Amino acid sequence: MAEVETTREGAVLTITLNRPDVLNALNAATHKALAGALKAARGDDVRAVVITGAGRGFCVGQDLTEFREDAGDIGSRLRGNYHPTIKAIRALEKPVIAAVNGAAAGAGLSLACACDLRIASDQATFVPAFVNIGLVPDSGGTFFVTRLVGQARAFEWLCSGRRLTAAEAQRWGVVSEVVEADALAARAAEVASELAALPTRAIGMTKRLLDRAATATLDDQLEWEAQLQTAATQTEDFREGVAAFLEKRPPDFHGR
Ligand code: T3D
Repeated sequence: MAEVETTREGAVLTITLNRPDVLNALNAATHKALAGALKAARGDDVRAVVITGAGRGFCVGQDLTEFREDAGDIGSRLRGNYHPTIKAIRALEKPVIAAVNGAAAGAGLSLACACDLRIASDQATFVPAFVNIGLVPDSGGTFFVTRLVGQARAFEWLCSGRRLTAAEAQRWGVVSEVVEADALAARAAEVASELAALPTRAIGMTKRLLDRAATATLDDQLEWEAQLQTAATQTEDFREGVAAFLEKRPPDFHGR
């Protein structure tokens, strides 16, 4: 059985982590397959991506059975396996949705938080498991969680290892929507297909601007906005958007 499965529905690519017996813990083979799936997501014909998990877990981070003997060189494994995945998600110039179907723990929580938005099943839990085994958050956990919930809550959450329910995660702003477990896949597909029908180049550039916004000066951000707006006006979708507005009809964007 493949550790990662991909399916295409129109312009939406769904990537499913597929080690359900261990709540989709990440081992070397899963990292490799996930890297391949994220590479496939770069294609222009893919205009939105959903990442989810098979079975009752989303992803519980590192497969701890690989730590049984000796943790080995964790720094190298993070740089070689985890960092490329997180960076690949942020580099995708299209929306990436985490459909969090169950436990998101450790680096699995970081993975969910690296996505552009999170839709959760009411069965999902959000567990910064690192502290429970004497580790620090990695794979961008400190970066993304601080931006999502602020410094004080990030400290409280990451240092306690507290398991948030889906409802709590929504109250904290970690997830945008909670749906019944049976409805998650359909709702994620619906949101993804709505996003895929939007002007993808403008969405991708907005993503880049938002990633810079947290650390940029106002002058730098204004300049970036001006540069990317110039690029946006050169897209077919911009011309279509203006034409549709003037002709009082819905736009038909093609992501070009
Ligand atoms: O090496 C490097 O590169 C370093 C990188 C580190 C990054 C990290 O992610 S460190 C953090 C690793 N993750 C964890 O510590 C999470 C461990 N899991 C849990 O705390 C719990 O499983 C959950 C709270 C997430 C869920 O609890 P629950 O009760 O719903 O499920 P469970 O019974 O604990 O787990 C179900 C099965 O999955 C179970 O196997 P079994 O008993 O049915 O045969 C369990 O052992 C397995 N499992 C869960 N998490 C992992 C795992 N197996 C391997 N690795 C796991 N991380």
